[in-house]
Amino acid sequence: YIIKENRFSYHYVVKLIDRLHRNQQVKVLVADDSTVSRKFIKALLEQHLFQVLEANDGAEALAVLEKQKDIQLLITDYNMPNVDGFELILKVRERFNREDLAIIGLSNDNDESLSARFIKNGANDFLQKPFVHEEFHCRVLNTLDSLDMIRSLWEKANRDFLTNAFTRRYFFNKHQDEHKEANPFSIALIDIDFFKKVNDTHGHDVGDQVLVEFARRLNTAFGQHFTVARFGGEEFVVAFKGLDSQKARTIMDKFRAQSEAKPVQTSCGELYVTFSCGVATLNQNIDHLLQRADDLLYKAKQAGRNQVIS
Ligand code: GH3
Ligand code: MG
Ligand code: MG
Ligand code: MG
Repeated sequence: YIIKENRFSYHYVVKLIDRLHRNQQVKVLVADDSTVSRKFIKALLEQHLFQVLEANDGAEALAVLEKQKDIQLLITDYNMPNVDGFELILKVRERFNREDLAIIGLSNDNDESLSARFIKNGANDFLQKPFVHEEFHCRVLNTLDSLDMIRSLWEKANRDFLTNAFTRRYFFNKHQDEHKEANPFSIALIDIDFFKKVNDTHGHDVGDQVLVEFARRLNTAFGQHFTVARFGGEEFVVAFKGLDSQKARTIMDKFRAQSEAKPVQTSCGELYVTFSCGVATLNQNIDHLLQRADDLLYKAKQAGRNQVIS
């Protein structure tokens, strides 16, 4: 393909190879009732190494999306029996937003308002059939590029760069309202003991290694069921949705004991670190709840550190 189109610059070819590599991981679903049209689009996509799935109509497309959660792009025709393109998009958008799944609408209908209607209904882009192949490829790549960009922005805002734990921003967005409905709802505020000493004795790099490992341990222990976020320097929070403070305290104390017993491997050898923790449970609002956990954390520090207080 590249050789055939040998009018490209070196730079373009490098970028293209990079994209082809990426495309191999991308699943695209093509919904079209015309077999000829579907097979044609499939061939165009496969030329660019995409993994292509097919659906005969909107209903079949919905069934495929239900089964395969990792589809990144849906290309859908407008006129189809059973569930048409519009109905399909409306249903799809109930479950996936534009950042999770991109949609490109297609039609050979001559209705001029179709493009705007598709996009208003939730499509990311629209193409009139028949189309020029090169335009089709450009639209597909642009759509996927903006999906990548949005995802990387999301990661930057919601994941801590050093530890990959969720950020404070994510924590507040997620739990600002949620805790009102979840009863009980507890949070644990965690602060590593004498962390400044780690930095002062072994250097900032080793301090970073401790933070990364500590976050990894928290995530392994709680990440699957609860939110683990880094709140600041050496301060972390776990949101125990559905647990009262007694239960949250018990599992946090178990984690504390395990963590204390297991040294962190660093480039300066093994380091033993402890933490103190305050556990507070449901209250009027998340700020108040955090304030209570913070007071309890302070008490834990005052009482000699390396303990969980609720
Ligand atoms: P305490 O037991 O009272 O909590 O004592 P502490 O030394 O842990 O508390 P303090 O709040 O005085 O120190 C926290 C230190 O964490 C100070 C700061 O330099 C360090 N820190 C904050 N963010 C980072 C980071 O990203 N990497 C590293 N290596 N250190 C950090
Ligand atoms: Mg059709
Ligand atoms: Mg601190
Ligand atoms: Mg500390």
